[in-house]
This record gives sequence, C-alpha cells and structure tokens, in this order.
Amino acid sequence: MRARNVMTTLGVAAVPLIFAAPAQADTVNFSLFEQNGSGAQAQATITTNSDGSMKVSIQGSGFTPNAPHAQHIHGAPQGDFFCPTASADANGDGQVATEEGVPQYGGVMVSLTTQGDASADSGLAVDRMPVADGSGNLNYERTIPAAMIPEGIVENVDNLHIVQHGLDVNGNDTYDLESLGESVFAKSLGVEGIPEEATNPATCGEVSPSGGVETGGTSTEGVESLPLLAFGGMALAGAAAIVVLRRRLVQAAERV
Ligand SMILES: [Cu+2]
Repeated sequence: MRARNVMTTLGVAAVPLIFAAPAQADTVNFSLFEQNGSGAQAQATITTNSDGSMKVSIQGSGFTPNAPHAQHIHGAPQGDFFCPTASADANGDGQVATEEGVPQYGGVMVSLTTQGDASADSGLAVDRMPVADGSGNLNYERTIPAAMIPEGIVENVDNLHIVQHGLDVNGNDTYDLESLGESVFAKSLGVEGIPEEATNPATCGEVSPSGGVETGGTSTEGVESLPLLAFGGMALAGAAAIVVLRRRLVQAAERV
C-alpha cells in the first residue's frame, strides 16, 4: 500500500502525529517530457525539508527562447492525476490545451514562481515565472517556504507532477497567434489576445521511474468536480484579480 493510502486510512487521528514528526529531508527526482510537440524537456528535483519547506530545482532545454514559462506542481496530495495523454485533446486539434489537460493533470498546488507568492493564486503571474535564455535553456531553483505550500503536499510529493507551459508551434521563436490562435484558457478568464502558444503545456513530468517510486495510476475517478481552469485557483478569482491577470499577460505578450 502506498504511503498516502496509509495516511488516508489513519484519517484525522493521524494529523497530530504528522505535525509532531515532520518529514525528514527527502529528495524526489522528476523527468519532464515534451507535451504538444514542444521539443522541450527537463529534469527536476524536489527536496522536502524538515521545516516543511521545499527546494525545487529544474534544468530544462528546448523552450521558447527569451519567453516566460509558467510552471506549476499539479495534482492533489491524494489525487490520482497524471501527465496528459493524447486522449485529453478534446477538440482534436493535435494540442492538449491547458483547459483540456486539467481532468488528467489536476489543478495547481504550487506555482513555481521565482519570487513572492507561490500559491495557486500566482498560477498566471508570468512576470514572476522563469524566462528561458536565448538558447531555450530554462534553469530554476527556489526554496519555497512552508507557509506557501498547501497541507499534504510535502508528504506526497511523489504523487504530484510538474507542468511547464509555453511553446512555439510554428518555430519562429516567439509566442504568436498564427499557429494556434488565441488562448481559450486566457479568454475564459476574460483576457483577450493572448496566444494559445503561451499557455499550452510544453512539458509534464512525473516521478522518474529510476527513482523507484510508483508513478500513479490512470484513473480519472473524481475529476468531474474540477474547475475548467488548469492554472488553478483562478475559479475563485474576483474581477480585481482578472484585471491584474490581464495586465500580466499583456505585458508578457508585449515582452516576447
Ligand atoms: Cu500548470
């Protein structure tokens, strides 16, 4: 039985024990493979610390150069989510868009920002997301404080996965509207004119098979209740948050 199932069985009574004996420092490796033909790939390491913080390191290549790439830890502590397969391409356009991937990869648990807030609320904070260099390499390292990490995440890192967004379908080294048009996801939040290229997943990674950790099943049980918002947290966002989001996305689009 997997560790998280044991925790579920123990239920509420186990909670004081979890707080009394925080997890030891532990390192979990992730292999991120390309999504949507992005040509990008990455290796990631998450080290959970005894103080409840989490160091995340990512080294990737093949990303849209000089462009910000939103990246998140997706899934749920006890959820059975996984990196999307081609079956998630609901409209058959050959791309698993952000909103199409949600039922398989789950919502955002942690936004892998470079500074400041790292909650799901910062899922689209592209001004605080890592930017690939001129050669398309993307390197990221940050220790995320315990206070920014939802309960249950540190103990269940091996059940989660990492998604990086933003790709260049037509190979012109920028996000544009020509190949995929406007982002359906951004538009669903009231943000017009953002390229779909900027929001579609470029990589997704589960725990490396070489790490000897079970990588989870393929059940979609329970996903029906998920909001249709892959970046997570934005379902509850008010009008003010949408305005901020629009500004951030427009700035990002202008920058690239
Ligand atoms: Cu994401």
